[in-house]
Amino acid sequence: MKRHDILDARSTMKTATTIPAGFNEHARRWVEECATLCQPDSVHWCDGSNEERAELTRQAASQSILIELNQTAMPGCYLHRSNPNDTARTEHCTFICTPTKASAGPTNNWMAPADAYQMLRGCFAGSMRGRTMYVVPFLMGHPGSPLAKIGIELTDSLYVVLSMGIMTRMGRIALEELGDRDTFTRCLHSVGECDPNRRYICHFPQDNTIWSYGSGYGGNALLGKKCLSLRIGSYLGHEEGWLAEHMLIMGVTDPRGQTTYVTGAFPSACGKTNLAMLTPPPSMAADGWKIETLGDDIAWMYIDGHGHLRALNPEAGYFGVVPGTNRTTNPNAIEAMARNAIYTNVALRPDGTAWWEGHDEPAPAQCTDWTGQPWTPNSGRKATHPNSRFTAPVTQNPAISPLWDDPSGVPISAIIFGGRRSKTLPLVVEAFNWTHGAYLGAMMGSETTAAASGQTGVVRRDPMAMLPFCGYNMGAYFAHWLSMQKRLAPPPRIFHVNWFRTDEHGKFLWPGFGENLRILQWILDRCHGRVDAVKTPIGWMPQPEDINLDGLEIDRARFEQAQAIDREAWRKELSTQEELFVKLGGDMPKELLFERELLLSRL
Ligand code: GTP
Ligand code: SPV
Ligand code: MN
Repeated sequence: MKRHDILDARSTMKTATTIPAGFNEHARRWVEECATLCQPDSVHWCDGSNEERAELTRQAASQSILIELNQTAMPGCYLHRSNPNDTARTEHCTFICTPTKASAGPTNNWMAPADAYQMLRGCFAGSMRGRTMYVVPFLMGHPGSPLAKIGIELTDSLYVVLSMGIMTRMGRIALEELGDRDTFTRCLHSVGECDPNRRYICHFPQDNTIWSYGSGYGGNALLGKKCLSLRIGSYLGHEEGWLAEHMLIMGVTDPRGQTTYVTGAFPSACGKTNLAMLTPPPSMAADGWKIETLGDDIAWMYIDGHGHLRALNPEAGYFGVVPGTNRTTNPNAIEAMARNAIYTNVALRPDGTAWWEGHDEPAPAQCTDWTGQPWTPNSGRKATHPNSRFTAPVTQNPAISPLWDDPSGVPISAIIFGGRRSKTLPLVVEAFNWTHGAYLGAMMGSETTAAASGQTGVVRRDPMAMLPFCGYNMGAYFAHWLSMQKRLAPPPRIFHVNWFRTDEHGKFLWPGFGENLRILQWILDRCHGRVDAVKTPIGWMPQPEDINLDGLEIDRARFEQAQAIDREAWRKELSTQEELFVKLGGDMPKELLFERELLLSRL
């Protein structure tokens, strides 16, 4: 068939009558082009309505893409099982396709745009034969906001469509925002043959385009999330003077009734969702402490007319880690995922409810594991995938902030960086100033987790938790961070925390989760000038008596162990930072080199 015939036979004719109002000419033309390439049997144009969601859910269940969970215990909840080769982000298959390699920088994989398009056209050609192409318009950010971004994702995965319906403002609302402009991110996605050797997640920032092939997993396939809101977003932030960050946003209300907003950058599976939804320990709740969630994964931050840094969450859902989530660690998450949620790669109990390692209830005598195999506690393997996830609307979180839907965002008083470090890094330290804080963030290291494919538990540098998500040269990114200071009056204070330091027996020194509010209390006290600190070589640290340990089963000695500075270990830490400095070479801002020299001399 010639191109013209394919268009007629496969897309235009079959679908012309079903295109709902609202899709403009630019969108229609682009969808046609992509349908010509991918050759789906049919095209479904999403409107984002409840009726559509119900019908697509029904279809997904009938095709076994979703398994209906026990609707009495878990109303509106479904289970999805991934292809076992496709359960996490694949950073080695992720590319920034800019005209020059230098603009992607040494920490990103790079492909020339023409080469990437050519190779991917080969992959996409005919990839949707026998399948439906769904046209998914979506909005990242708030309607009417100047920062909001519109995307249209074309995908052959119903799981992706239904997940995008939770994670983004999807359907008509996005089309209304778009009007007759052609300024939407062109997101093309196909699971293809789901072959790890033919998997590519390619970003074309100059073309406002993302092409993702060969994976159905969250961060690889829900293109509004990491691909648009972080990689394309950070690129735009650099051009336009704002920041797209891998950060949670939360409000902390103290017993005076004052709410202070903070953001926090922690690498994947290192505690953003848990901190953002934190439940105060009973003694602090009784005193009037309260927290509210604005976002758990992505923050867009801009400087307002008064020189204040403001943050907003462009997402509308959570795509959170399941294992370890229970009524003790994170009751708000449990509540958020109790209904209308999609569970990915958890275990299925005989009564049709979900189970996972770290669930409130003990392991069932028997169940079906995440791969669909029979499982018992003696199977010698986990029932759920360590990176199993829930997808749920933000509005179901009981701690949701009333300001989550406010397009102007919230003013940020503190920025918190943190990694998963069993050694060396203290529980909390405050940077001396913005530049020192940027250095602490830039040098952040973390032990790798199951959220990305590859070895877990090895320390790698993950600057500002953005190593996998920065859409341009990391050196230019640091320079952009440093340059923000002159426009900020005053800049937020910057802190580094580590909930994961262990003792000589490998036990966590700090209880974490809700108890982290005790550290937030000190952070707030610092922001409001209510408490002194001790000057140490690595930054300002709390006097032990200034951390509220009331009602906590850890003694001062253990707290001090969590705060200890081992100078020898720090010198080693600095030598391992060298790798990143060498990698970034001349792109590394000299201010950060200078901060490192200063720290060395203080040690
Ligand atoms: P992404 O969604 O991958 O970006 O991750 P995230 O940063 O939102 O991580 P999340 O909050 O889901 O935490 C992931 C893992 O860290 C879970 O297994 C939690 O149980 C564990 N965790 C979170 N907070 C703490 C803490 O304060 N202490 C300890 N020990 N573990 C924690
Ligand atoms: C992460 O890996 O940081 C996540 C999950 O938040 S994903 O959306 O897959 O990137
Ligand atoms: Mn994340």
